[in-house]
Amino acid sequence: MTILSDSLQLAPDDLDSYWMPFTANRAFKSSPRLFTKAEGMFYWTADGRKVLDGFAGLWCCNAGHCRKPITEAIQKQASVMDYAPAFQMGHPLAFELANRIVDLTPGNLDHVFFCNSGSEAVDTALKIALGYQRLRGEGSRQRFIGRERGYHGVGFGGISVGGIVANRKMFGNMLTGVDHLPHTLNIEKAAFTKGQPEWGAHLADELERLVALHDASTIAAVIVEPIAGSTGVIIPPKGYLQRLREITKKHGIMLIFDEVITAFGRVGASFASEVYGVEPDMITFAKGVTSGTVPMGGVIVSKEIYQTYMTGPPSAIEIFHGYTYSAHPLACAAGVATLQLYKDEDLFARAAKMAPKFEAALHSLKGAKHVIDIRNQGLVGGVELAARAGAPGARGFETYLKCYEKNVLIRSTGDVMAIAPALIIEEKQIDEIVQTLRDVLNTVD
Ligand code: PXG
Repeated sequence: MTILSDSLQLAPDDLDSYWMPFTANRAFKSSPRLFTKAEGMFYWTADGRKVLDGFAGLWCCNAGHCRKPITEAIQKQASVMDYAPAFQMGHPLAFELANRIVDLTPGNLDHVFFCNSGSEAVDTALKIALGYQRLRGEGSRQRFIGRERGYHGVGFGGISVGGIVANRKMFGNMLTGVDHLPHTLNIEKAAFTKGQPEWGAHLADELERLVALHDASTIAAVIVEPIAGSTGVIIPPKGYLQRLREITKKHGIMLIFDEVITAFGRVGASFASEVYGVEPDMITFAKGVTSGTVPMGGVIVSKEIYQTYMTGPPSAIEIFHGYTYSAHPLACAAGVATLQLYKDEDLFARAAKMAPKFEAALHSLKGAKHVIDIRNQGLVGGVELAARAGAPGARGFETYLKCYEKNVLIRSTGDVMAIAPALIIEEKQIDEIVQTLRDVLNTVD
């Protein structure tokens, strides 16, 4: 058995034990792709190639890789206090990070519950919603409404409200009482829209239809991603999120924005809620809060929700929920340093400033081979390819592999090429990503 950290080399047998997530294990292990070093906008492969990271890892390393202020904060914290019990005890960095997050949130969203991933954040938000409805005397509200093509992680709550069949079909009945809104992607009506499509706000009215079907008194919460990321970058039509807000408010239904991808600068602001001018009752976050360095997620809740929980006897635990590693000291140290770095380098404004350049570069692919749509907002881009007859996703995956061979990392989700670089990306690096994609498309059947 090779010791990886000593040699950075793996023999074929060494690849066997690790069951990789969301990966074609056998194909991967017959031809592995391994990163061993990262810095700024780049990864290095085990065989020494330097790869431009056009995807911020997996939508998460928003400050760029191995940034000194963050890595030093983590190192320092690891040597000062490794862990503090999360229940009935605390440590100062947890409070500091919550305060810093709340400083960035819109309006009344001013309390933070910590967990360790986006999936946990989503399941936490769904549980908070059920508990809140019950505490305010609306315990019959037990349904959730998600959306087709939604991705909310892989917990049972998340796959129940999510709308990706492959993530659902193997896993039984999941949560009961869940219904779904239609997704808002319509290439016929809105292909090659820059930013938000004009068409599609009326799809929010489908929520009225679901309310008429189930009755508002049975619905606890609606959860949507402001921008659907994982299923191919679906930008909300103009007015759509506003209308969801109006309808949920009218019927006493909580609105949860899953901002695991869109928070912390990805769309040129702290949150997509800010960009779209819509305030939900809860925001879930993860990824960018620590710039991907240490796992962390959380839920930001409104004053009203928090206060509703804070009404029993003061000595009683208010919510029977939490994780051993909620507000883990290393994650909090990473989070505080990350938010400070975003601020010091004004990275959210930088992303907003770079967004028009990113948009123009992406849309220059209109007319490139196989391209049937291009969608973008902030530093999120999706380039949709025509699917190969009888083999959906094959062209996208081949394009992804060929870009990687040409030293550019992007991501394929089905036949959509997703691009989401760190907020520190330079103009010439945007051009390099787009040019590589264009060249590769010319070589893909
Ligand atoms: N909600 C949203 C909106 C997400 O995008 C999760 C929840 C789950 O987060 P965790 O930390 O449990 O993975 C996500 C995660 C992709 C891709 O290629 C997207 C995610 C993760 C990995 C890959 O689009 N999103």
